[in-house]
Amino acid sequence: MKIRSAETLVTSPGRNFVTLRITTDDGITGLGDATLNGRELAVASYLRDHVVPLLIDRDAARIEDTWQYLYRGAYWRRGPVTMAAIAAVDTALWDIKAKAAGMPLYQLLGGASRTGALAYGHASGRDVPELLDSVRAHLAKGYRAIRIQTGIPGLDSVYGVAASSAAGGERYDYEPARRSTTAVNRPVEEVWDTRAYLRHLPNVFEAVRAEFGPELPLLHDGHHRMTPIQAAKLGKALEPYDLFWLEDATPGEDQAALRLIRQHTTTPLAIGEVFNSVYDYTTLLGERLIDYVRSAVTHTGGVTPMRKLLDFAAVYGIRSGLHGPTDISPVGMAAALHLDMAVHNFGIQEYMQHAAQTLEVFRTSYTFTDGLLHPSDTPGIGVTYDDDVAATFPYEPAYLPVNRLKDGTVHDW
Ligand code: GCO
Ligand code: MG
Repeated sequence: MKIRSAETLVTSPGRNFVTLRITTDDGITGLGDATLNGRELAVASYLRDHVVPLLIDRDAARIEDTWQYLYRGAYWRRGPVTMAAIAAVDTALWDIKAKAAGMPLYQLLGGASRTGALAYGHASGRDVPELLDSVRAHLAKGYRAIRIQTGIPGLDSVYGVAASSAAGGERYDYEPARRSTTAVNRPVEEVWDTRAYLRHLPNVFEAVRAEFGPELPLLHDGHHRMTPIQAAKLGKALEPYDLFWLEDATPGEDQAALRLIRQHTTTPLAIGEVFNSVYDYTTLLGERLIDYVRSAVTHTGGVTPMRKLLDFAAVYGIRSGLHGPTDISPVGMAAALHLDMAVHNFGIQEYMQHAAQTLEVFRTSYTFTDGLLHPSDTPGIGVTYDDDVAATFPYEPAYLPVNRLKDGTVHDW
């Protein structure tokens, strides 16, 4: 089974996606997600110009060998562009292998360890009443775990908070609205104040617990904005509200920062959506500084290394919480779901839900029932790509926002 062709597909049904489609000489196709939000065309070029020519005539069955060839063989290792490109190849080859076997991918990964993957959705509101409405809307949609983000008094807009009405806002969330309408396309700039945030957030959790009780798993994302001591303080302040996790408290590069946070709080910690290699986790896992691994299949080199990373985490009793925002395509989402089904140390899966336009291009078979996601038993990863619909949504330049402090200093996020 040789690789006959590999196509790099770029489309923008609601937001930009990069997809690799590999076709074998016996006509089996496999899909892989290579979307890197705000830097999409860099990955498309990496694939088209440097990877696709190497794939033609390779044995499609040799997934591990192809992964090592692309990773070790390039000399230049790691980095989000490289790893998103390798992820797309790896995922597409797993899709092909599972289709050739006539099985859903999770069967090849060892079979189901559970009936479905507990998913969390994104509730948000510009203020607390709007947030409570959004939580209600998520519960009505069947979510059994919910991330909460709110506006902060004194700040105009906050990343992660839907700009539109909270009840309907969860589907589109914040990112598509970030498309710049100015003549020169530049990222939107937001103003941030960590002290105002730290003062406000415990009150938000107080209000949500008062309304919805102690049972509902609640999550929160700090978007890498705190110093270690600020994060330690927040973790302590949130302990009475029994969070499922506090995510990305401090900037991702600094693994040692988590030591300080850990010494001060029992609030569970999650990190890793901007990581792209197991080497980003060695201190975090080896010293048990986190509770959940947040990586994405799409940004960590694919199914092959993600499985290894989760097995490494399992040695330390650390569980998965794979990244699943709408800037990961349905292909990347489905690949995550197969891993979620198979690994023993599953924790939770992020599930924001793609816009209807996105799902017209990417036809999914995964289901969401009673708060649990299931990848379906369709052979492969269970997603198809509609070229005709994709062609009606050409690429549109778009950036993530940039974050500044009140005095204009560029800040982490
Ligand atoms: C999350 C994330 C996302 C990212 C986005 C960047 O927890 O889902 O923080 O919202 O910011 O995926 O591309
Ligand atoms: Mg996050």
